[in-house]
Amino acid sequence: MATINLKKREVEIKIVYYGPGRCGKTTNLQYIFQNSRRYMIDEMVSIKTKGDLTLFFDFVPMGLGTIKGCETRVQLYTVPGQVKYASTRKLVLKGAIFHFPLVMQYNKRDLADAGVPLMPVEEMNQLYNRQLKAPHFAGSATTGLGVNDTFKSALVHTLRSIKKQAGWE
Ligand SMILES: Nc1nc2c(ncn2[C@@H]2O[C@H](COP(=O)(O)OP(=O)(O)O)[C@@H](O)[C@H]2O)c(=O)[nH]1
Ligand SMILES: [Mg+2]
Repeated sequence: MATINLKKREVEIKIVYYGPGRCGKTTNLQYIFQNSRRYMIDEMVSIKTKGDLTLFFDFVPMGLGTIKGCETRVQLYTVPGQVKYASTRKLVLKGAIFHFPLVMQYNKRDLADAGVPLMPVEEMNQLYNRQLKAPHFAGSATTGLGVNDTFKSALVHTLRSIKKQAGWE
């Protein structure tokens, strides 16, 4: 989702990684953080439980320079996947509920190389994305496969919706 403050000449973009526990949300953010350091305006924040699960969220702040004279910042979040953290998920997703662009990343595809039988991406797409028709990518947060493509797609679609919102196109 995006907020535009024309008075302060600021654009704030929030991208949330959403998915079940252990699917690789934190690892995606770590990869992006490590590989796009020049855009980072602060350290990555993670609040973890003993078992290394994300308790509240992970957070990465990025700066993208200016768009139409507006300083543009991107905040990357994850949500905790476990059922019992439903209220935290709602909080992180606040403001991102309506009309937000959606991108699918089918993660852990590298496990095929280790002999793990994986559901083909096309089958997953039929199951989870037939109606949504969101852009989708095969990914691996540990090797980096598809991580930047997924992130870029989310960013491009969000920027497009901001431009529409602001009448910039
Ligand atoms: N093989 C493989 N392991 C992954 C991948 N992404 C995450 N993992 C591992 O899966 C576990 C859970 O990942 P994590 O990022 O904490 O999941 P989260 O609960 O969604 O934040 C960790 O041990 C990661 O190293 C991936 O693409 N491939
Ligand atoms: Mg996590």
